[in-house]
Amino acid sequence: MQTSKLITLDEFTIMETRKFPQATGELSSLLRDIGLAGKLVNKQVRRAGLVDILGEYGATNVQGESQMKLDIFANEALINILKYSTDCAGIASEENDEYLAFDDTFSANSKYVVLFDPLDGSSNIDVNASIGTIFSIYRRVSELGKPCTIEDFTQPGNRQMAAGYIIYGSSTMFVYATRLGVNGFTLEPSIGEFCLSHANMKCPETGKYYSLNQGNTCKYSEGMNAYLDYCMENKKEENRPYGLRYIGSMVADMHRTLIKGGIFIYPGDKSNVNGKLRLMYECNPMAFILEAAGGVASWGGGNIMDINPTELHQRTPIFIGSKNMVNKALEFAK
Ligand code: AHM
Ligand code: MG
Repeated sequence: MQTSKLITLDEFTIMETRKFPQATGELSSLLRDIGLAGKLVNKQVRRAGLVDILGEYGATNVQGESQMKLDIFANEALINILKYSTDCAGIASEENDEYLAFDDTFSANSKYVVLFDPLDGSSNIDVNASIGTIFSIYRRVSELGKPCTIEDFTQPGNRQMAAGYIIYGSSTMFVYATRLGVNGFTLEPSIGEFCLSHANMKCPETGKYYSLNQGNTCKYSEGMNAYLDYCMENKKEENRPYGLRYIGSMVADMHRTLIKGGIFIYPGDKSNVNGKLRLMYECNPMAFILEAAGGVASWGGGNIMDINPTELHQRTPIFIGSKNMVNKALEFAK
């Protein structure tokens, strides 16, 4: 390992904070806490294949310990770490019906709230495909010194201060965005640190892949079906037909889209007009990251991040990825 160029997540966030003289360092300490939760989840995810030896998830193993389901483990890891963090006033999780306001004095005086999907794509655990944690950080709008309120958790995505994901894939990576840009850190297991590996990530303006659940074609609108025909059309000079890539794990599909370019779509359809994915836990954070990298994210009629949320768990259609490809898809989908 070459140590001369090693920049850890902690060092990097502190360096970024120094660019703002008024910054207090609370955001960087929050990112460190989320990174710590990610390391705990990573440790459990890497043991997932051993369930037959260690005991089924949800059951009790031979030592009498109960094996927690990974998504519940991830949820509890994040909640516990953020609860005892000095910089988080409360959380909302895809796994919990209600938001949670931490009621100690430190938390009541904290200016940030965190929303997360603790383990997205968890149906992929059994088949050893990539899964991920998605998070989003907002500055609270409620009064400091008091417990945070629902208004803090239902702000539009354009008020996010930072957002990111941790992907548990062939390696584990922490990718996060602020308005300064997007940076990726790979976990070096021997030292247990996320190290800067992908500085200043940019989503290419166009790509070669489209990514959606094409099995739902019969439920899609005419416009969507016309767009699919466009993707499959033979136009060599325009790189078409595009390749279809769909893992069914949003973090993994978005990570590829961010690095290689392309488009990811989860549209509304005849049975679910708002699609499947959650605005606050999946779509807003991914939109913030992709936009900070030069990409685009729309619900079909405007920017995802301009939606005024009415409830914590609301869903939205999403078209996200390379600028040129998303704009083209929107011409059809309208
Ligand atoms: P989850 O939050 O229950 O894991 O569901 C979200 C996942 C996304 O990761 C993925 O993009 C999508 O569901 C796949 O859905 P589908 O199987 O309908 O294509
Ligand atoms: Mg999810």
